[in-house]
Amino acid sequence: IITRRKMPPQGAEQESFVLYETDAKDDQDAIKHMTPQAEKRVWKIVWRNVAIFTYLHIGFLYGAYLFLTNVMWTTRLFWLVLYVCSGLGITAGAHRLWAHKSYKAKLPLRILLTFFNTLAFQDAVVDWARDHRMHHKYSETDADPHNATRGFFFSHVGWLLVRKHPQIKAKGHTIDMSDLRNDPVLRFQKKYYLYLMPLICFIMPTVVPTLWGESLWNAYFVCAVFRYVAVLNGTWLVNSAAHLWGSKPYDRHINPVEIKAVSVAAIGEGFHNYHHTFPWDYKAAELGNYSFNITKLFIDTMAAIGWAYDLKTVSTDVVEKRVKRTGDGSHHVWGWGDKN
Ligand code: ST9
Ligand code: ZN
Ligand code: ZN
Repeated sequence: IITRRKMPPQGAEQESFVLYETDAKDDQDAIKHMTPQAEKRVWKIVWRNVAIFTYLHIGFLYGAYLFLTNVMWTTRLFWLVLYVCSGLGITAGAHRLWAHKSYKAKLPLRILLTFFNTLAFQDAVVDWARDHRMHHKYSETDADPHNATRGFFFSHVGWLLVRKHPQIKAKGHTIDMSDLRNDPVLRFQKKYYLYLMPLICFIMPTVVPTLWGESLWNAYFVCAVFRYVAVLNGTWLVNSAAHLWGSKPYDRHINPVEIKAVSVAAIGEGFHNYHHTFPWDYKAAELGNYSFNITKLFIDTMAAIGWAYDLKTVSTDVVEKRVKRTGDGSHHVWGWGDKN
């Protein structure tokens, strides 16, 4: 059944695809395909992943305990550096540079971001970006790898514990990945991923702290496991919480929301209603206040030294028109509700 409507019904029990149309004329997302609720599905659980993620999350709790009680200050500082660098490998690298092409980067920055990205171990950039382009193109349908209409757990981590929905593989061919497949740095990362990832994500963070006298045991659980799983959950919150709980100043017809707490954990990626409305903006936020958007600070710094260029953004005029047409009224300037 195909129906045409302006608003997806909230929480409606319906198994059909709903074709819904916004009033937008000046953005590329005028027509979106939505399933208000995913169809029932038999899960093909991948027990190997269940075991690995269970182990990692137990290690995360133990590492957090060691972080609070037992490690040297230098190790805590190193943890923070690793968190931000691996975060940037996802936000400034896989997400804003490669998946969305919201700016361009010279070779040294592409190498640096590939290193940071491998530190984050979220699979090779080409695979990450393919899933993410699906997430935007087929948002909230079964062809979206972390379809948030399946609930918090599925969009947070459940999608990594089961085989992908056949729709993802069926519609995957509509995504052009040639730009990234032709990048020699990304080809190198993909080709040697099985060697590079353990070396950079686990071995390096375990060995480096011994230089200032930390034990291998503490370094492994704090700088490798605790840090890795913390960044994973910071990332996953963008798929779960930032599709569920918050305001929609730019487009009330979509599920992604603005949620500042997620922006802190995800170093600037919690302005998700804005991001899904204007995915080509390198700020991934309207204002890009540095305290909530370290990623913008990083890209601006790289632009200042000439390593990043052609930064794409959206004019205030276009944002204002869009807010007035499709926003939920919560915008800090153009909202008709709370104008504080
Ligand atoms: C991880 C990723 O955690 C997290 C990503 C989050 C994204 C967040 C985005 C939010 C915005 C950005 C915010 C950043 C914030 C950062 C904050 C930082 C502080 N198109 O996958 P397979 C086909 S990873 C087209 O094995 P299965 C294709 O032919 C964690 N085709 O499917 C493929 O073969 P190939 C570490 C596609 O068997 C074949 O299917 N990694 C597509 O169903 C098989 O693909 C892990 O734990 C597509 N999109 O298995 C690994 N997808 O690749 C977890 C697939 O050769 N993953 N095909 O072309 C797995 O084990 C498996 O993928 C699976 C599914 C079990 C989940
Ligand atoms: Zn999203
Ligand atoms: Zn995106």
